[in-house]
Amino acid sequence: MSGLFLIIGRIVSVFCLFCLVSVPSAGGQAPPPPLYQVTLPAPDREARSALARQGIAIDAIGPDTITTIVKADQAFAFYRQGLTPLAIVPLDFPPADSAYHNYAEMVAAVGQVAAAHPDITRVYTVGFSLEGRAILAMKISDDPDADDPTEPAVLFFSLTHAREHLTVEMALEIIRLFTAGYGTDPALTNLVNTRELWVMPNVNPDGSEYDIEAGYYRWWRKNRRPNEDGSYGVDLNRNYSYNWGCCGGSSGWPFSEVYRGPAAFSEPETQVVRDFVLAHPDITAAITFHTYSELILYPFGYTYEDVPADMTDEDHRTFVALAGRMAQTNGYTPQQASDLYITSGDAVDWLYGERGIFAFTFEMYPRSNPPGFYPPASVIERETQRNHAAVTYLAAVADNPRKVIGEGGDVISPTVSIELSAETIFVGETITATATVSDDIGVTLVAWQGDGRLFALQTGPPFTVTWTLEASGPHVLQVSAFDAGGNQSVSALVTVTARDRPRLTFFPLILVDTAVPPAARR
Ligand code: BZS
Ligand code: ZN
Repeated sequence: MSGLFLIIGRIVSVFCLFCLVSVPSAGGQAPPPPLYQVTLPAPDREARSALARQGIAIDAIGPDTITTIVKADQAFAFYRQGLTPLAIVPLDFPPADSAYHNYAEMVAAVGQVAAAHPDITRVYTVGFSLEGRAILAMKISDDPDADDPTEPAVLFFSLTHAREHLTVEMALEIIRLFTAGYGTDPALTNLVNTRELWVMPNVNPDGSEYDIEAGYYRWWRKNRRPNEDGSYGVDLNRNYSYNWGCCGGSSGWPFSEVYRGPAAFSEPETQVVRDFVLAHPDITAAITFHTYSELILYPFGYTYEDVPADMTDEDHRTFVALAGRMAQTNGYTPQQASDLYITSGDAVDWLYGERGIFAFTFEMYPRSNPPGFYPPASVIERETQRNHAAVTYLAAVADNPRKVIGEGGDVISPTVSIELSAETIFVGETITATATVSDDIGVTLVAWQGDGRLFALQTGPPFTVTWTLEASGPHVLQVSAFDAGGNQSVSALVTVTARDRPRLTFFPLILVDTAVPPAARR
């Protein structure tokens, strides 16, 4: 990181809200072609001047070369101009950060998961960015084509702000968690069976591509709207309609990093999120992932008041309880959004204020700058897995988030015990085990573990398994039961002993000729 960025990073060590670079790019409907860095020979200033006269924009000068950043068609047109590029390299994350997914890689990764798990996933294009990139939503649920009114929906969406690349990795990790856990992890399987999980990995693809396409980070935040004054970008987290433009929580100056746009929902990217949420009234809980600061923020951002007239006391206590519980799992700091600073028109204010959704902003790793928005790729796994428990917890309470303050909902765990056909058998024999389960509302999954290994998942009765014991000695069997409230209970361990079969001892027959008297045999 350059010294300049370090200094700026320190000045704005919480959130970098300054516009650092504003480079024009074309608007329009089709996605812009990828950019290429082309290296041309240019041993001296005369050679460089000659290239400049030919209309080539010199972006960097090497000892005897220059580099220029151009679109794909131009990269290969140099040959027609009589020039021979030494290298033509597509621009992307810097090589050290190549594990991060750019837009095309994210689309491919989502497609791969969908192809590998067609039984529980669907991918939809839910709209387009200003420059025409598809905004994707993956649904994960046991019957993915059905919009099951009995299954609460949970929304996770990422990359509202262009430079917050770790959040795309977070979305991909959520997708990986639930798809890999289906059929292998009982609690995750039960959530996939009883919830509709929606993941939007990138709601500002123009911004994120712009941030990386130069081959260095531009520290871009907004989308890529060409504004009237020649500047670019609207802050998508100030463009939602709830109290849009109020209370000093955004800027009306287009050049600002927190420019709210000319009208509420003026941007296609916020319209996509809005229309998606309106089309899915069963969404009860949501997380929008941002970086950085390690915070869990709950509404409202537009006022310092904890419980203004547009929030019930019950809902405030629910937000505090949920944020606190999730923070216990990931070590983030839970607080009201306005404790950071007043904002207006942010997504979470709209999600709760307009739709009553228990919505949170997660400001992910790190706590401060550096590494700020650009942590090394080596932290991706650790920092996305850090949120597994928070994500699964929110999904588990999504049937009625208010239950966390004791206000109704499915909070009673099932009861479960095991009956065995026999407690002692011979090696190689099979026992039959039956789980006796009950729940106030209904058991949705029974999971059997033999000697610590999951061997059966059942979503309905009979909750009976057979188990063949192949080795002598004690074996342990345990069963867990789940309900649609995400509650779980585990039976006592029962022991089945397998004994070696008794060995049959053979006494060899000695054939003796008794016809001849012993004396005559000699
Ligand atoms: C960010 C910071 C984020 C914002 C903080 C915030 C979120 C405030 C939600 C209020 C509500 O850019 O990640 O300024 O948008
Ligand atoms: Zn952000």
